[in-house]
Amino acid sequence: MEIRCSSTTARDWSGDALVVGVFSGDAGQGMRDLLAERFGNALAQRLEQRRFQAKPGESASLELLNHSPSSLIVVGLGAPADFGAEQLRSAAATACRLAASAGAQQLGLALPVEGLEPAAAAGAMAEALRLGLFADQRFKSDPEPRPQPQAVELLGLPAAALADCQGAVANSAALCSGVELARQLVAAPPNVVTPAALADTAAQLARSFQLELKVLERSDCEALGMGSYLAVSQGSDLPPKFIHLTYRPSGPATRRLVLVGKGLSFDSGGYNLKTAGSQIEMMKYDMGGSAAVLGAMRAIAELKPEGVEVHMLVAACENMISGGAIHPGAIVTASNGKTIEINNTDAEGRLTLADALVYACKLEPDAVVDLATLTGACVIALGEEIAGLWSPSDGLAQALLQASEQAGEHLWRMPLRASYREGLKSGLADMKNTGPRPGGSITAALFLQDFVDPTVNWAHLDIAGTVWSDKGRGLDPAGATGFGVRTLVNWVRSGGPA
Ligand code: 4TL
Ligand code: ZN
Ligand code: ZN
Repeated sequence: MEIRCSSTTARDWSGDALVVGVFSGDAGQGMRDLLAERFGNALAQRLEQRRFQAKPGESASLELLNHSPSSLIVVGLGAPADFGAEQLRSAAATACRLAASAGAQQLGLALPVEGLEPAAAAGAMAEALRLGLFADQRFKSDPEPRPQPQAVELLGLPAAALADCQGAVANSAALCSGVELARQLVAAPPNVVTPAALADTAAQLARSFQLELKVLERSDCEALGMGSYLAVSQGSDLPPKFIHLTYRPSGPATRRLVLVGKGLSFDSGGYNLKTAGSQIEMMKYDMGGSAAVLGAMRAIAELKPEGVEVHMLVAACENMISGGAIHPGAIVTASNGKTIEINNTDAEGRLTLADALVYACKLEPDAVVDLATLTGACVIALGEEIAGLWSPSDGLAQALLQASEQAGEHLWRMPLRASYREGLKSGLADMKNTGPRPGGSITAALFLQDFVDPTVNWAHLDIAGTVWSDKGRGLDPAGATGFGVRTLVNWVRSGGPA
């Protein structure tokens, strides 16, 4: 699918299928008049018959006999006051799905971009087109053919901004490849995406994009004293893989950023086994953090930002049950020397992240951001559309919030309330790995903070709710969302911490 930017408008464009966005109420009259002028008054009656009100998400497909375009797809945009980049993305995704299923080859997309930066709007539309059409048929023996438009023209862009817009479209292609990689990794079952498969994915990226890769085996991790991470892994028949992938710019780097992803290729809960209702069959998704950082690295490696060195760390393993699995109540020592009483083997993500964060801080970074499907409590607090953000640094928190809003992903800053650390006190060890149920996502973040050098800029994103969408939303089809990739890439390209 080729995407071109154009200043041609809906009045003049010809091709197979024209998509136009119409605002609800009086604000939509301009576009309705244009359509009547170009395609005749009968069109208005046909929209009337279908009770088309131009609400967001509403659409109508009309065949136009003896016309080029031969079909017209009208999508509702709602009120102009509520219209922004997010509504633009949704409208573009809806339109493209309709046009593709109608078999359109040449598609013209006329959506309003006033009030948005033209290049940002073009990038958002390009993303929506590609990600909205994404379908994963790798595990079907007989995949359905999925028609895709051959060429899409983004219409009505300001002539002076066309070069910028086309640049944004090119960037969005790299971004979408990263998001698609993350979606594929999360959607793939736990017998396919194993810790070794995550390491192989990193190796493929390293080969294709000249990145540096180091994979630490169990013995290497033992030598580094990663007793917390290895405790999680020890019940599995699959060996752990600690993955360290590095992007270095061609010129000098002035900043060093570290992206850490939770990489549990399956989380059974261990001896604190996930019981009925706890969605154990979903727990292949527990490597969503690692998928996000691998996806981000893929995009970064292709976009090649200057001046910034980016390290990706994933302490990949499986949380399983066996005679060798860690006991509830075991006490382990992490690589910073702290001892942890494992009062819940299902709070294993933080145990793997603890050693990864210690390793990250040894790289002397300007900032470390970790992403993890860490707690059920975060899903209860913020739901499926918003990830939790914890950081002691206001500058880093602001930079991430801004990057996420630009990406169309949503974060909400949560408190690192120090007094809640009481909940992690252990009578025997330095701390327990799990606090009381209330504020469970906060104590999880406080646990992680114990493994971060206090002089290092650090942020934690709990993405447990946002990695998977049962129904699909906006430009995300149902299933894996690829959440986090776009936020991370925007953040890295903006230069990292403020
Ligand atoms: C309650 C504890 C502290 C054990 C917890 O938060 N556990 C998380 C875990 O297993 N980390 O390794 C956890 C993470 C996600 C628990 C539940 C979910 C979860 C459960 C669901 F049913 C979902 F739909 C969901 F999105 C996440
Ligand atoms: Zn768990
Ligand atoms: Zn987990």
